[in-house]
Parts: sequence; structure tokens; C-alpha cells
Amino acid sequence: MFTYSELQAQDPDVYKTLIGEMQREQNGIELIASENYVSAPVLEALGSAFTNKYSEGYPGRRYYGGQEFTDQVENLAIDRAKKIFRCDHANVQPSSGAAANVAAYFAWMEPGDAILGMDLTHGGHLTHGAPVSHMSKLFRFVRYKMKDIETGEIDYDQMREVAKAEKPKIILAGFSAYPRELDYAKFKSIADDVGAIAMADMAHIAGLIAAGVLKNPFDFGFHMMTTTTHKTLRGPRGAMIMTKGTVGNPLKAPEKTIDNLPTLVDRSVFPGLQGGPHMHQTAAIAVALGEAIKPEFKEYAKQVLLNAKRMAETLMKAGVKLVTNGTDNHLMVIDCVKSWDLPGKDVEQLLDRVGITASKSTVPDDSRPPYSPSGLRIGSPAMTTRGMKEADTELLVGFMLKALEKRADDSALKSLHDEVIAFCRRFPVPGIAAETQK
Ligand code: DSN
Repeated sequence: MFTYSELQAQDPDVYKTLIGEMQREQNGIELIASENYVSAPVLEALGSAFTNKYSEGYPGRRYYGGQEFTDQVENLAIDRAKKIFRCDHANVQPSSGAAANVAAYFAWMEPGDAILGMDLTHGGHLTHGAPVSHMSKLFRFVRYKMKDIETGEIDYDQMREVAKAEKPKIILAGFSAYPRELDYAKFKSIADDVGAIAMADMAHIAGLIAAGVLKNPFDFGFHMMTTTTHKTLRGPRGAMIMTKGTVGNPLKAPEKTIDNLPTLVDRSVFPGLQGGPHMHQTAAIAVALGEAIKPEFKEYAKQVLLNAKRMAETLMKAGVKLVTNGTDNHLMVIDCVKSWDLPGKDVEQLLDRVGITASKSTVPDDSRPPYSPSGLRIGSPAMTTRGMKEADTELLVGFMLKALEKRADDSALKSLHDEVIAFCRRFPVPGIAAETQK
């Protein structure tokens, strides 16, 4: 475990902010569905000498010397990703999920081509075509939605019709605020019908797929999958693009065929989009993937689902309205306007006051603006890493409901915050300096 004593001696200003953040993480509870706490070995790999190295290119084909160990560590990450996700190739260099999606789009599409992705208010992600994203100036984003927002069932008939009319080059399955499983076989059959590739952005649920507790799109014939590495996968911030196909020489531009996707993606990431990869991040991704192969990770993933389910049931029993009325994965979206006649932003800020961190979210076809939408998204990955079980989620829901009930009473909120701190201290955050755990 790091002690940060050298940082403290040299730069007390930065040290103070780090201690503050560690105490915030230890004394509060993280319900942001896309966050998690990494292990000490992941932190060690991140804070390592690999950050000193330039490694443009790929193992065995770099543009700088001195790559003996960077090649080894990148190959470890690639091999582990291939084994876990049952694919033919993995590019582990994208610096983030947005960069991974951009590189994936450019690997297969030309400007003006269409992508069929999930409507943003129904759970899709910014990089799936928000008008404010640069990508929407280059590509045409067309949408599918849920057929029934009470069950979350996707309207696959509408998806097929839009696909036939718009002829997208990519059919994109994926989300950042959708609480149900997708029917990957239907996505693939629609992609096949219109000659598109089937791409999955599994950033939110990659860890649950890795553990085998949710379905793997590659098992349904998907061609490409992007993911971040820091959500349920519990690695460092970073991303990967995984593909099926034949791995070729990234120094030579291949023909644009589905079988050449691995090489098209490699060339799209570098030199297409990025320069030097972050080798400390790659090393930490390798460590996280090593953890994801272990049986303990499967137990963790099962518990993530159990905790989310119990949390959703407890909220609904208390009369709280959830989008799709439940969850099949790690997240749920509360409709705060329907539940308390409050926008999600106000609930997010109220919960912050008692040490509970969540993130506002749109609800389907939200009439409110994105910065102050109607919903609040919460999830179970981080709490589960700290060892919380179903009964603990009931206590957490109790804290949330009490905050709502006492929202006008400053002293009740202060006592509630003390209660939350006492509760959180029972569950140490992995990888955090010992002095902040006290
Ligand atoms: N920002 C992430 C999330 O919270 O879902 C997605 O990129």
C-alpha cells in the first residue's frame, strides 16, 4: 500500500487534495453506476515506471527502441482479454471509452455513413450520437428505442425498419443507462439483413460479461466490442476494442473486409487516432484482467447483480418509480420527478450532502434538459467491491429515503451524514492509504 510520504514532503498542496479524495471515498458511498474501486496491485501498476515509456506501434512493431518489457506487458493484456471475452484480437491502447468508439467507427466507416444506436434518453451514450459530439458532424446517427418503457423491451421491429431505410454500416448495441439485457441475436440478425457489422459497446457491463453472469455478444456472432476498463471490469481508466477476424500486420493497410477488422482497428487506433499509448495504463489493465479471470471475480459479479436487484426491489416497495420497473444488471434509473416531484440534479446534490454519491440521468423521452434531467442513475459495482451484501443495500436505500424525507431539515441531514460515515467505515476501500481508513 502506498504511503505517499514523498509526495507529502515535496508537494503538500497536491498531497492534501489526494488525502481529501481518499477520505471522501472511504467515508462515503459510491453509487455512481460507472465507478468502482481498483485493487492495490492495479494502483501499483498505474503508478509505475511504465509511465516513462513511449511505445507507438504494437508489440514487435514499435517506432521507438527499448520495448522488451512494454511488449511483454501489452501482450499479457491482449492475451487475457482474448481469453476472457472469447474473441480473436484485442486492442488495449484506447485512452478512454470515447476514443475507443471513435476509433471503432473510423475503422469501418467513411464520413457520411450511418450508425444505428440507442436513443440517448432511452439509455444510449454520448458517443452513440449526441448532437453535441463531434462524431455527429461526420456520421449520421439513427436511433432505436424501447417499445415499452415499463418493461424495457427494445422495439426490434422499429430497429429493423430503420435499418432497412437508413442502411447503417454499424448496428450498435450498448448503453450507459439501460437496466435490462439486450437480445444480441436480434441485433445480429438485423445487422446481417442490411449488411452492417454488429458492434457492442459493453463499457458498463464488461465485468459482468467477463464473469459470465451476463451474456457475451461475441457468442451471438458480433464482430466488434468496445469497453472501458474501469467500470464493472474494475481496472484503471482506459478502454479496449475487441474483434473477431484474422489478425494482420498493422503496418500495412488491409482491404476493408469484416475478416480484416482486427487490423483495421489497430490502424485506426494508431496511427489513425492516438499517438503514444499509456503503458502504465496498459500494465494496470493487464493486472485487472488477471483479477477478472479468478473465481473470486465471478463471486463478485454475482453479488453485484444480487445487490442491484435487492436495491431496486427495496426502492420500489417504498413507492419509488424506476425506469423499466427493475433491473437485470448493475444499474437502475430512478424517475425523481415521478417519485418526489424533484429533478435528478436536486436529488444528486441532496445525497451528496449525506455522503452518498450518484449521478443524474435522463429518463426515456425526458422533457427536461440534459443538465437537469428527471432521473438519477445508481448502481451496485462499487459498494459490492467494498463487501456490501443485500442487507446493506437495504440500509443504503433507507439512508437515501431519509435524506429525501428530511431534505428541509439541516440538523437531521447532518446526523444522517454521521450515520452514513459510521456505516461506510465498516467497509474499507481497497488500495487506499491506511491512515485514511481510520
Ligand atoms: N461516463 C460514463 C457513464 O457514467 O456511464 C460513460 O462514459
